[in-house]
Amino acid sequence: ASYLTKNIKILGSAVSIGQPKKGVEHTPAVLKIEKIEKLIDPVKADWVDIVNQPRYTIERLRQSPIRNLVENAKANKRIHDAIINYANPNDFFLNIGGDHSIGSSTVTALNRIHNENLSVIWIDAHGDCNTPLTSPSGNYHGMPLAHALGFFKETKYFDWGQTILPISSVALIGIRDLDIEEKIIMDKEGVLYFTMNQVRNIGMDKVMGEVMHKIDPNGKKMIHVSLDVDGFDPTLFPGTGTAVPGGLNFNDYKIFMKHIRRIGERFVSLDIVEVNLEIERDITLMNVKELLKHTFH
Ligand code: EXY
Ligand code: MN
Ligand code: MN
Ligand code: MN
Repeated sequence: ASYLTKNIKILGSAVSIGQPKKGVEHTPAVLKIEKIEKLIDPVKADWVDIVNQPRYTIERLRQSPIRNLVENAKANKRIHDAIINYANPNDFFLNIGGDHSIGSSTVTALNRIHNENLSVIWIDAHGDCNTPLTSPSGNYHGMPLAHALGFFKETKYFDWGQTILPISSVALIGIRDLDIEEKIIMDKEGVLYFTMNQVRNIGMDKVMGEVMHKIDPNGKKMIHVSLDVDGFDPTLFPGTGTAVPGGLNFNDYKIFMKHIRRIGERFVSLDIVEVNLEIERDITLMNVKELLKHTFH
C-alpha cells in the first residue's frame, strides 16, 4: 500500500528562535492561507494545528551555549506534545516549520509513536550535528540532529525526554557546509552522509540505494524525512536563512521520491523547514508547491 492512502495531518510550527532571522515563523500561516492542503489532497489532507513559539524572556540574549534555550525547549515540547496528541500510527504527519530546531521534537515524537522503530533521512546543506560546545553560532537549528542522536544531553529544559535515535537509523543528503568540529563528531560517530559532490559523482539513484540499505536493511523501519529546503539549490529556494550554493534540483528530488514511494506505507512523516518567505517569496512559494506536488502525487 502507498502512503498516499493515509490521512495527512498538517502541523504548523511557527518557530524562529533557533536562528537569528525573523520571518520563518510566518510560513505555516502563509501556507494555510495558500490552502496547500487542497494541493496535497482535497479529502485526506488537513491542518490539525499551528504551534506558536513562546515569547522571548530576554530577546536573543545568549543563554547557556544555546541561544533562546528556554523558549526553544518550550517550543519543542509543544510540538512534541501536539504530535503525540494528534497521533494515529496510520496517519501521515506533514510538519511545516519554522526553522530546523523543530527537527529534534518531530523525530522524538514520531519515534515514540512508531515504537522506537523510526529511521530518518535528513536533507540539508548542513549537518545540524553541532553540540553546544562545538557550535560556532549558538543557534539551536544547527544542533537538532546531534540532540536527537544523543551527542549532547540538554535535559534541564528538554525534560519531556528526547529519545535517542541510533546512528544506524540516520542518513543525510545534500551536505556542503559542515563546521570543522561538527564534521569531526559526525565522522567519529560514523554518521552516514552524502555530500553534494557525492550526489553529483554517483547520482541520487545510487545515493538512495545506499541510504536505504543502511537505514532500512530489512525493510521494516518506519521512515521520516526531515527536509531543510536549504538542501536544494538557492536558485530554487532563495527564501531561506542559511543558503549555500550548489544544492539539489527537482530532478534529484524526483529520483529521491522514486525510492521513497517504494517504502509504501512505512513512509510516515515529512518535515519541511527553513522556508523564509520574508527573504524571498515568489520563487520560493512556487517551489514549495512544486515540492508538495512531487511528494504527494
Ligand atoms: N553550522 C552552522 C551553525 O551551527 O550555526 C549553520 C547551521 C545552519 C543550520 C541550518 C538549518 O540547517
Ligand atoms: Mn514578521
Ligand atoms: Mn537544517
Ligand atoms: Mn540547513
